[in-house]
Amino acid sequence: MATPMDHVLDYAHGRASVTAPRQARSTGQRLLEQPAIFDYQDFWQHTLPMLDVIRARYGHLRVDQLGGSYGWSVRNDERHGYNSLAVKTMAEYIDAFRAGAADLPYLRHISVNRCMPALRSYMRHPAAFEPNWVSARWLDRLGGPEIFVGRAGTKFGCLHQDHASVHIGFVQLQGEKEFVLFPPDDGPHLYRWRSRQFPCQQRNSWLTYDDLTDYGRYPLLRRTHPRRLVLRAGQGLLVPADWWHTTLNLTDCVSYSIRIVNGSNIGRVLKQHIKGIGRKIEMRRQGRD
Ligand SMILES: O=C(O)CCC(=O)C(=O)O
Repeated sequence: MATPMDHVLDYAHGRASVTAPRQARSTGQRLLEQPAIFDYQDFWQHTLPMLDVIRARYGHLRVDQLGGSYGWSVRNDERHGYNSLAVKTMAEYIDAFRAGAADLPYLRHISVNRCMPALRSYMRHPAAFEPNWVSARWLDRLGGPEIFVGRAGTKFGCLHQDHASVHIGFVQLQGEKEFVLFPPDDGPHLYRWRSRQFPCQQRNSWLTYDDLTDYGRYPLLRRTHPRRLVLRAGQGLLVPADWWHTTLNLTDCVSYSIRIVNGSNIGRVLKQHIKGIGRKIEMRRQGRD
């Protein structure tokens, strides 16, 4: 069972402060109101590190063709980065990552189900990620287990909420990753825009990690309640549905994430999908689809 974060660094509005430890909460349901960080070292069940297994089994895959749940792992604007480093395959990426290649782009959203399904049998989810009604391969569109590999200093990109009110489970396998999180109610102050992807919600923000303290350019940020936490190797993190988030890899990082649907959020997930039909029709009517 996850235990709530024992400290949260609020760097809101330039005034860093550490909030008091939260009292342990008794039910899983209540745990899902706040991000929860916990120790977890049993995720990877192979004797070799995950990157070694990926290199041996999937080293031939081209990094520019790796699919992810939300788009391509290698975004078009990063292609030049790989080309200049002569990185074409997963094996070349891993070698460059381990050699500490400068400017190696963050390899995000590698879909376990679509690209590296054999890894699944070595992954053991923590109890905090259960029950999960969307972890089956055929529900990949919702659950989408993924791997992320990034050099120190690489950043995820735009602040966002994951689709349709799913919870998110993260496991850190190597390194230290900083998360910046905003509670769901901060949404109206986060410079959102509506996605054309079904269910067409306002779950993306224009803001990237570097914008989050730029109050001159983004004055509405003064009304928000950001939290910062660092996830370390051997820890898991449960981010409840609808929390806004983005990341920075503080050191070289390897991590895993999966989206979670169960009795605590199924109502919200279905509601978002039903509402999405209306939003899609409206966007089509306005010629924005
Ligand atoms: O692992 C990361 O860097 C961020 C991943 C993320 O934000 C997501 O999968 O929604």
